[in-house]
Amino acid sequence: MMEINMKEILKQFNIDANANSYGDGHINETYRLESSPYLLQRINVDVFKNPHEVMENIENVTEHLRKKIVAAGGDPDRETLTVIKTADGANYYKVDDERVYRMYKFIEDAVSYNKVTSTKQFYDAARAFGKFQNMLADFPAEKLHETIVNFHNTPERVNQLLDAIKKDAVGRAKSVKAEIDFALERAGEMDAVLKAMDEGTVPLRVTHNDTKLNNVMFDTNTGEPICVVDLDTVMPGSMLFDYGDALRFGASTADEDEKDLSKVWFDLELFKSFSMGYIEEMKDVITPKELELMPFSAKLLTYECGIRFLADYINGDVYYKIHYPEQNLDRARTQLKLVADMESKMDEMKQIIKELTPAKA
Ligand code: ADP
Ligand code: GN1
Ligand code: MG
Repeated sequence: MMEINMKEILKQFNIDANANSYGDGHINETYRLESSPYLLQRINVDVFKNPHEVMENIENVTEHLRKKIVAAGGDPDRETLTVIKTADGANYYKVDDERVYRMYKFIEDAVSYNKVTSTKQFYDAARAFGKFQNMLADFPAEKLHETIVNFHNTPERVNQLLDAIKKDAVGRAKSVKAEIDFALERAGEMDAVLKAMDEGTVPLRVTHNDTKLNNVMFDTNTGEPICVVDLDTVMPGSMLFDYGDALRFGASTADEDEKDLSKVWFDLELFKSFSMGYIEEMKDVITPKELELMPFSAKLLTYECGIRFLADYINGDVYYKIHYPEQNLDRARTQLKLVADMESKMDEMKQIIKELTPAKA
């Protein structure tokens, strides 16, 4: 593979700057440019097999959002991503099949968090994700490519775990028997949301699908959420995916890769704040079945994420970026611990949602 330096990539976008590694994403490589208001990303083509389609989605979605933001009197350069084109007018630059880059406007004076700093902040994040989804409610879903097939198909994720165990590519399966057993014991109940979607009681919506707290940028001056980022997985899905995934990350009392599981709990105050913000934002469209499945969806998305980390550990760390050898296992364990904790708190979670249910639903 021919070496290519960063300056040559930047030149394609008519930019001359130094690039420094940036952000805590598990998938793409992100670079902030020095003295230059842009953010460069190398798209992970092992994960996103068709970067052309990813970028087509992002252009269409951000164009749609831009119009809504302008109509509401907002600042579209700050409140959504802005794709910077190459000198040739393309929305990404391909060095070769492995190295594909895109450029965004850098959102200044903003920050994202890996842990919530207050219940109010998590409530605000919920409003931001809910608003994001509402702004896409009239986006023509047929225009969207499915950038990762079966992304939130949990039974399919169970199959992928079973495949990983069967192959046992690096001989790790026997060392994680307890985690595998825990996961497989619960596999049977993990089709509840898909079933409701098939029945039509949970509608298909355009969703973000990767609603980690660090995919929301907060204004450093006001503390308010300003922009939802990481739009690679915007696809038709259920709002329960966005709601549940945000909780699995944000309502944990510890980091996603915390080694000391006695620090990892599902925080009901945070669950309540997020649920309140999300329901407030979605109250005009939310269905009774969606409300009913909300507590379960927090567990579902946490379980799904846990078995994805576990499968990746068994596969030899081929999907997620890791910073030390056992990180995927640590990540899997926190998620499974959260699942167990949610099971013991499920009645309280249901009660909280009941209390937050809008009068008409
Ligand atoms: P990944 O897919 O690897 O998670 P993201 O697109 O989420 O990559 O980017 C990684 C981090 O970079 C985000 O969590 C956010 O903090 C920051 N970031 C992303 N886009 C922008 C932007 N346009 N301006 C400023 N910061 C950004
Ligand atoms: C990845 O890209 P990032 O870090 O925001 C992953 C999510 C997982 C998450 C776990 C495309 O999100 O699905 O829930 O890690 N994104 C993709 O932290 O697989
Ligand atoms: Mg991200």
